[in-house]
Amino acid sequence: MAPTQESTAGLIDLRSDTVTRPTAAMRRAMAEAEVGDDVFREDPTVRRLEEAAAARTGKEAALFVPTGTMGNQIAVNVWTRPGQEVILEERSHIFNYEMGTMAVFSGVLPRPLRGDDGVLSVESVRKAIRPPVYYLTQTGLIALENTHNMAGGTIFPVSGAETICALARAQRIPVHLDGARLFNAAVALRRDPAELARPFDSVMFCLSKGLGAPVGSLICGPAGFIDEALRVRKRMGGGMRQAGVLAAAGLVALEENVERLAEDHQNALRLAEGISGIRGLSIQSARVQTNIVVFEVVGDGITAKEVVGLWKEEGVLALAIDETQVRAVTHYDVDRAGVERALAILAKLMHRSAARPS
Ligand code: TLP
Repeated sequence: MAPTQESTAGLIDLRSDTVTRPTAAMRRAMAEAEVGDDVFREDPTVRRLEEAAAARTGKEAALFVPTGTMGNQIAVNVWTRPGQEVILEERSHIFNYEMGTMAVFSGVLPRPLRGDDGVLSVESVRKAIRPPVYYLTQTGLIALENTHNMAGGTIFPVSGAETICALARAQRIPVHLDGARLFNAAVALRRDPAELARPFDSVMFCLSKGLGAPVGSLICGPAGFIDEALRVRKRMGGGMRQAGVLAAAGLVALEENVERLAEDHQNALRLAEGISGIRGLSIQSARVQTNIVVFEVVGDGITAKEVVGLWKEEGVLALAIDETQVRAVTHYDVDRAGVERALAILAKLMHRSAARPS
């Protein structure tokens, strides 16, 4: 039977790059995957994916996990002890969108700092690291995000990441990278993802976002960390059996879908440039570096939610992330013509709303 197209068919879906559907090559690879029981570590396709992920990030080992959230939370759990603090950015995914799991599962406290475009300064991290005084809460982990989702897909500069990691290492504090979109950063910078991952003790990246796989993320790091991560994954209920059917799609994602992320970045830039010319909306398009466009609704009497609602009526989906901000994410299921159509509709509806008597 032919795969069914979901109810979003025909819509321009800019809510997230997670909405990408597996390609024909992925579906074929999934059907043909050689599998085994991965809890016994007997799934050859999963092992192949883990080896490929370790190689691509330049780490000793890797572990396949069902979601980015689980990958991040496993890292938090392995690196910290209850009662410690995790330094992270105020708008980071680990802090805002993982439902306080670090507190629930690992008993640690977030120590959120405000970054510039999501990028933490070396100085702010240096100041936030607790001195080793026995009665003070201790810093157990630092977690950075690259690209930074809610700051608008911004790239964490390589030199800043290296300095923060060196500072942390000198005090024996591990640094984890939430690299859900690490490959977007690497493609945009034309750098090897391993180079971006190098200073970090552990890295999580997702296959299920712009890379287009239906499910899955990888955590990568030293062999000892991954051994422990394997136990924590099982404890979290993430021990999967014939997961090779999923890993097979992930292998195709890594082999075929990395370089094309550049197209998504060009489309995002086009979207941002178009938005910057629409009255009532505001964006610094020069800040759009990858596939995420966060723009501000500045027009009187209309909220981000209303803009998203009106856009939706005309077949374009996006997310209101607060009262004034809208997020639109480009990916391979939306081509340049789709971006142009989304822009034309947005311009029309903003024009209409400006003309509306208040
Ligand atoms: N991000 C999703 C939503 O949860 C917001 C999206 O649509 O962008 N780290 C980062 C930086 C992420 O953006 C996400 C997902 C995750 C981790 C978690 O990945 P999953 O959804 O696989 O748990």
